[in-house]
Amino acid sequence: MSTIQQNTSKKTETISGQVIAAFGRHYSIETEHGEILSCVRRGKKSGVACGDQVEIKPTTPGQGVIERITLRTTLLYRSDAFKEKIIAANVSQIIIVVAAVPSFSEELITRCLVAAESEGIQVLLVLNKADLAVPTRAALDQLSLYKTLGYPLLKMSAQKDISVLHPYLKGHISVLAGQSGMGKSTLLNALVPEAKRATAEISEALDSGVHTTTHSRLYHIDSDSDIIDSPGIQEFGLNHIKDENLAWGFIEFHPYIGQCKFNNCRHVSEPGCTLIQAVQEGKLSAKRLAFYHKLLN
Ligand SMILES: Nc1nc2c(ncn2[C@@H]2O[C@H](COP(=O)(O)OP(=O)(O)OP(=O)(O)O)[C@@H](O)[C@H]2O)c(=O)[nH]1
Ligand SMILES: [Mg+2]
Ligand SMILES: [Zn+2]
Repeated sequence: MSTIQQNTSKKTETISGQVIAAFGRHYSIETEHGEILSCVRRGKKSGVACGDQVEIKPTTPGQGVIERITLRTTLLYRSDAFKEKIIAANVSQIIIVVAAVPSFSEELITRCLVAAESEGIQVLLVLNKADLAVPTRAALDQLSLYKTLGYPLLKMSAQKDISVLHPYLKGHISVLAGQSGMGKSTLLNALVPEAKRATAEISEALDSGVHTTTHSRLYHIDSDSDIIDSPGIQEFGLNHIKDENLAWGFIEFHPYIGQCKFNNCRHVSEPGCTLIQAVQEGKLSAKRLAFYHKLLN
């Protein structure tokens, strides 16, 4: 290498890393050398997410500046009319965690599914707290609809045994998502004991007005499998998904899209709508079409 080249490379010396936690405008980055640096983003830009691959420039010991995002294959986020809330980047699988107690919202599951489908993220449904035998049976019945749609559904107890989960994690960056109190952090601790994530009863969490988990954090399971614990969500806004794309968020609707009489069919009450017809013929779930209608606009 010539002297000139050496000088140039020294001047622009950056290292690559992965965002393992995002706290407002501060980020924990794990560098390619395995160090953890506390970083901010260059300039006033924000929008870096847990899971992003980034290029950073070290500043003082233990600290650095994020120069740019180098890889973002997927972005899981929610949005309302005013703002966007990023859940995680680069995830290839979303693990939607539900439990019979406290009760779960099927609409929230639906919204998670739509967000996942729109980003091409694989879905795994987990019914946790299976040790609570009786309510779990009812919850399983309720969730069987999603299994018939092709989403794998696992029943487990994060407190007792999560071995059924292991084969589903290999090679993925997974994110645990769902309502507060479903046991996401308990599951994470079972997978990565050294994580020691705080967990709490839902009542305590709600009394204090905050969810137990307040920020997303990425952990390594093995050399090619990572998992992100994320804060509980009560609302999953999908403002960023346009009405005309919404039907693609419903996996079983795909064969019908583009087959209706009208090109711009919204599948609400139009004549010649193949989705409405399929529901009438019992080929599609009326409940799913009703959720679709609820999510329109
Ligand atoms: N019986 C039973 N309780 C569980 C199980 N998993 C978690 N819990 C309990 O459920 C409560 C909530 O667990 P967390 O892991 O904090 O829930 P979370 O989904 O991370 O909640 P947020 O961080 O607020 O989103 C805690 O009291 C756990 O001990 C389980 O498999 N069985
Ligand atoms: Mg938690
Ligand atoms: Zn239609």
